[in-house]
Amino acid sequence: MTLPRRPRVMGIVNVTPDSFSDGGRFLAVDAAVAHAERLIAEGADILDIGGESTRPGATPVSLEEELARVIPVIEALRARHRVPLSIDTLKPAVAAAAVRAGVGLWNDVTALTHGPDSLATAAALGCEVILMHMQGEPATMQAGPRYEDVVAEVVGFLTDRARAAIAAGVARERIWLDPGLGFGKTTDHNLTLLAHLETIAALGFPVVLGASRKGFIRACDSTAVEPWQRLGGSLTAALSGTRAGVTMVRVHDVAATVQALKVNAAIEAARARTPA
Ligand code: HH2
Repeated sequence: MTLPRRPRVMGIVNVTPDSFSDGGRFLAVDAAVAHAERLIAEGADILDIGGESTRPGATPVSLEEELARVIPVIEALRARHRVPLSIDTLKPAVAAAAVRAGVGLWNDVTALTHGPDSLATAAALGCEVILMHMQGEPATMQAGPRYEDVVAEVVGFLTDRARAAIAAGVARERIWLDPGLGFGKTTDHNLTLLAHLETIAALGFPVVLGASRKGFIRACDSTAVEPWQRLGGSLTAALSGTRAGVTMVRVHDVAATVQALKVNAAIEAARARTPA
């Protein structure tokens, strides 16, 4: 059977040592490479490597520390695998070093607003970029986020950032947009965005969705206390996004997501073959 098209699956690889000692870092690099190889075996289309958490209350990481975490992981993966890589960073210097080490996509949760040279760096690197919506800063973004119309405001922000990136020299076809679920958003805001993703897809750029294991799933199902208990909700959001035109999902559970998207694509193909 020829396999129908499905969104790409981006597997999440966090390089975050428990300890800031060198020993902790070496262990974290090894663990991240092993985790990445597991995600490749599970069918990830691309891996998103991150060395600084953007969760509310997470400790910021210095440039040197972030580079020391992510670059060895990128180099190890580049040496052994052909899978495309993405760097999850808001620092242009980290993005530049990652691209030099073989990464093709800069995933920036600040939509190239963090550094004065973010836009120019993205243009000069010539890589693909994800422009994500966030209200506020990671440390405080969940303290009372407010919108008049969350869909219109996210669409307006992403439109402006795509224009700014293009004006700075980023090629239009290298831009991805992301509504930024959980970044300065209540559960209602997240659900409203999920319900209207086609409005973002209608902007004409490929859309990335990061719903995996996020807090809104626990708000819908109070038994999903721990992030790893949120697989059902993560898959539901990924499928809902797929129907709305999302082209890539950023996930922790690669094997289950790939399977869900394959079955969904096969059902859609059968629907197209057999009109009612
Ligand atoms: N979410 C997180 C980090 N990076 N990048 C994009 N493009 N979209 C997202 O939604 C996104 C992101 C934060 O997710 P969290 O579950 O807090 O941590 P992680 O996924 O890194 O384990």
